[in-house]
Amino acid sequence: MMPLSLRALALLGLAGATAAVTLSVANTGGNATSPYMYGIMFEDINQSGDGGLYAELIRNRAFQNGTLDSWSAVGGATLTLDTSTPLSQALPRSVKVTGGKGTVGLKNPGYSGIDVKQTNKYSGSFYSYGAYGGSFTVSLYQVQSVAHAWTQHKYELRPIKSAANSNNSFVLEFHSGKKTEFKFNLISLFPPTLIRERSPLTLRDTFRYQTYKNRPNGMRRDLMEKLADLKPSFLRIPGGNNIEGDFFPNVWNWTATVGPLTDRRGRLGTWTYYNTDGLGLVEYMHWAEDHLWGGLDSYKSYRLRLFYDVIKAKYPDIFIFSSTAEYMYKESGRDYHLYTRPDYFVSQFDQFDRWSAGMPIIIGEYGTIQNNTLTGKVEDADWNATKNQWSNWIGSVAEAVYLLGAERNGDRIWGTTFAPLFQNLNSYQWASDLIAFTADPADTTPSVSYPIIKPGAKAKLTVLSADSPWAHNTPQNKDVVITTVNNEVIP
Ligand SMILES: *[C@@H]1O[C@H](CO)[C@@H](O)[C@H](O)[C@H]1NC(C)=O
Ligand SMILES: *[C@@H]1O[C@H](CO)[C@@H](O)[C@H](O)[C@H]1NC(C)=O
Ligand SMILES: *[C@@H]1O[C@H](CO)[C@@H](O)[C@H](O)[C@H]1NC(C)=O
Ligand SMILES: *[C@@H]1O[C@H](CO)[C@@H](O)[C@H](O)[C@H]1NC(C)=O
Ligand SMILES: *[C@@H]1O[C@H](CO)[C@@H](O)[C@H](O)[C@H]1NC(C)=O
Ligand SMILES: *[C@@H]1O[C@H](CO)[C@@H](O)[C@H](O)[C@H]1NC(C)=O
Ligand SMILES: CC(=O)N[C@H]1CO[C@H](CO)[C@@H](O)[C@@H]1O
Repeated sequence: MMPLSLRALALLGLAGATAAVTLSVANTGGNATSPYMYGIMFEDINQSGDGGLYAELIRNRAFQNGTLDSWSAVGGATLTLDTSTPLSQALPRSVKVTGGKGTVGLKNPGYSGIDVKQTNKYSGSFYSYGAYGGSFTVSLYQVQSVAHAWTQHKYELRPIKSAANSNNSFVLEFHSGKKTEFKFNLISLFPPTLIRERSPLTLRDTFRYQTYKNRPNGMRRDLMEKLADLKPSFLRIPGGNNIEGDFFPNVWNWTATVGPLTDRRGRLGTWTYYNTDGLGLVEYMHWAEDHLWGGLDSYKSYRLRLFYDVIKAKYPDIFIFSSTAEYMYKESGRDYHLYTRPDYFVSQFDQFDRWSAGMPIIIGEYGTIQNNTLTGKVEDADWNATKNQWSNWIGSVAEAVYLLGAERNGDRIWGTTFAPLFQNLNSYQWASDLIAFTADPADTTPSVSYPIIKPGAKAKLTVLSADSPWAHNTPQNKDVVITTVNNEVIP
C-alpha cells in the first residue's frame, strides 16, 4: 500500500505556479480507510454482456427469444423457426432451412459486425439435424450429420486475409441437393484462440485477442484487460436493474445460468433485449477469481427481509447489501447511487460526513451524466433532459472530489463503482460509460473517468491521517487545488 504522502503527491498537483500546497504528513493516528474502496459494477445493458464482454460473436445463436432476428437466408433458401425436434428443454427452437438451389445456408452479421484479421484463428460449433454427407462451408470439413438426432460439429476458421473493417458477417452454407429440410441450433463462433504477433521493429512477441485467460465460453480479452488494469477490489454483478427483469418470470435466476450452454434458456433482460445467459454465474465466478481478493454478492432489496435470514443462517460469512440506500435490515449494508452534474458532485463532498457511522455503504453506481447548468446554479441532474454522450474532464474531476469525500469516511463507505462499465458504440441507451468498444478491439477506449479511478485503486490508502488534505478536520474554506496527474498514454 502506498503511504499517504506519495499518494497525495500523485493526486495533488499544482495549477501552474499560482497555488502552492504545503503538506506535512504524520504517519500515526487517523482513521482506517476501506480496503474495498474501488471496485467494478457490471450489468448487461445495451449489449455490454452479450455483444460485449461475453466473447460470443454470433447474435441470436439459439433463437432464445423466439425469433429469427439477425438471421437471413443464403441461396434462395427459406428459414423458419422449428419446434418439432428440440435440441434440449432449454433450447426448444431451431432454424429450419428449406428449398433454394445450389449452395444454400444462413447468414448472421454478429453484434454489429465481426472482426476478421488474417492472423486470427476462430473456433466455433453448431448442432445440425438431418441426413447429410457433404461439407458445410464455415470451414471445410466433412460432417456426419444424421437423420433423427442432433449432432454437434466443432470447427475452426482461419481467414485468408484481413477484412477492411469489422462490418463482416458469418455464413454457414451447404449444398442443397435433394434434401429439402435441414435444421441448425446453437450456432456459435468465438474469437481466436492464441494469437502471437511479432513486432517487426522490436522483434517482441505480443499475444492478443484470445478469450481472457483462454477460457472456452470466455470473455473478450481486450475488455477484460482494461478491467484487470484497474485492480478492482470487488465485483458487483449482475446489475443494476437487469437483475430484476421487467416482470417476475424474467428475474435473473442463477440456477438457469449454469451448466452446458444447451441448458441455458436465457431470459428477457430489463434493457429490451434477450440475454443468452452464456455469461452466467460460472463465468462471473471465474471473473471474480481472476481479479479479486474480496467478494461481494448483491441482491435486490425488495425481498431483502425474506432473503436475509435464510441466507445468513446458511452462509453467515456472506455480507449482504440491500440495493437501496433507504432500506436496511439487521446488519445489511446499503447501496447508494448518484448520477448527477459536476458541481453537484462537488457540493456533495461532505455528504457522508452527515450519515451515521458504522453503516457500510457501497456507492454502487455513480457518474456524471450532464453538464453544469448554464445559469451557474448548482443543480442535481434533470432526468427529462438528455445525458452527455461522452464523459468530460470537468465531470471526471468532480467525481474525484466526490470519491475523496467518500474515502475519508472509511467507517461508512465500503466501496465505490462507476457505472455503467461498458458502452457498445453501435448500440447504447446510457451514456457516458467507463469503457467504449465496438467489434474491433482497436476501438476500445477508456473514458476520462478511468484514469480517475486507476491511481486510487492501484495504490489503496490504508489510513487517512489527520493532516491529509481531505481529512474531516480540513477547514472547508481552505483552498486545496486538486488536479489529476496522468502520465500514462491511454490507448
Ligand atoms: C427478439 O430480439 C429482437 C432483437 O434483439 C427484437 O427486435 C425482438 O423484439 C425480440 N422479440 C421478442 C419476442 O422478444
Ligand atoms: C455494414 O454492411 C451492411 C451490408 O452488409 C450495410 O448495410 C451497413 O450499412 C454496413 N454498416 C457500416 C457501419 O458500414
Ligand atoms: C430458476 O431456475 C430453475 C432451473 O431452471 C427452476 O427450477 C426454478 O423454478 C427457477 N426459479 C424461478 C424463480 O424462476
Ligand atoms: C457538455 O460539455 C462538453 C465539454 O465541455 C461539451 O462538449 C458538450 O457539448 C456539453 N454537452 C451539452 C449537452 O451541452
Ligand atoms: C420531468 O417531466 C415530468 C413529467 O413529464 C414532470 O412532472 C417533471 O416536473 C419534469 N422534471 C423536470 C426537472 O423538468
Ligand atoms: C475520523 O472519523 C471521525 C468520525 O467520523 C471524525 O470525527 C474524524 O474527524 C475523522 N478523522 C479524520 C482524520 O478524518
Ligand atoms: C438492443 C438495445 O437495447 N438497443 C438499444 C440500445 O440503445 C439505443 C439507443 O438508445 C436504442 O435505440 C436501442 O434500442
